[in-house]
Amino acid sequence: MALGALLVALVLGLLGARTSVSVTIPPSAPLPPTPPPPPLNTNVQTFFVRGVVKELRGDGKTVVIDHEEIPTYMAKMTMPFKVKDSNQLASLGAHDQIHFRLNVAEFESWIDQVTKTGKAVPVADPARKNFRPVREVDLLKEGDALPGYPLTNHRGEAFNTAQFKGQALAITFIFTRCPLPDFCPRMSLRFAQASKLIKEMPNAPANYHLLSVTFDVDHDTPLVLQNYANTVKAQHDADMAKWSFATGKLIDIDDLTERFGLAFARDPGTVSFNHNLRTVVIDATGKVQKILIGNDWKADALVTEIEKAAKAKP
Ligand SMILES: [Cu+2]
Repeated sequence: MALGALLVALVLGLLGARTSVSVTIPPSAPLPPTPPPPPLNTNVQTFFVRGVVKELRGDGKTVVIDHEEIPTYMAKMTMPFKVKDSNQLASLGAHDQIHFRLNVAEFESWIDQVTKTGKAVPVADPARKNFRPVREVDLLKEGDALPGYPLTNHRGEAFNTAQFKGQALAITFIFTRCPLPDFCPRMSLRFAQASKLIKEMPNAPANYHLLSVTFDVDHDTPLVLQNYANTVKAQHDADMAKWSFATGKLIDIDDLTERFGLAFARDPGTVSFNHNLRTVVIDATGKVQKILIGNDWKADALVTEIEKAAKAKP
């Protein structure tokens, strides 16, 4: 019986196999449709850009490029770009002329299609045209006390950073016209996420404040900052009760940013800044507790620092 069933199955199997083999498409039949291309993420903007390699960073995924103007998007500037595939940078060196594609999604940007086109003749840096007076300042390390800085918030109120003693104070640095989603907009996104996380937390600290300080002091007036704050609130459903945006005198902003190793510079006649990123957490005693560098940190890491900073006792 078992053998019979096996035989039947075999015959059926062979028949089945033969049946499927004998099916042919008549010549007149329409060609089967080609599979559709993978769906494009329509939220990704792309730009084709030319530039010169300035530096390859040790992470193998970051290249600093002096790039030409990207019409309607970004001024000519020198800035770091990320690749998703480190092979894109494998054969590159400083002074290489390249063209590449810049991809800008909602929360990140990266480059690909990097092609070497030649070698730039290195020229000595022309004398910096934009001279601005700065104070000689010492870098602040974790554990150092933060000096007090007079600033003005987005409601037009003057305040001093020293007023936040007794609270955890998280400070980040932005300019409102920053076009790249993984630079200033990401700092605002992380602050919005952190404020939400704290709100949902049991036993959340009440004594904390978030402070986004602009370095584009000519453009980012309290009114501009107020509008920016409204946009951030609408975009991220952020809780603004404990979040201020602030501007100040350039010499004070220079002092504050320089102490944390944040640098910003603008080519004359352009809107955008070349800049790096720093976010710092000052504890309730007024001491620098944590300096977060770059844009890879997550909101929960910031919240952990804020929780700890809020509990600091002299
Ligand atoms: Cu920026």
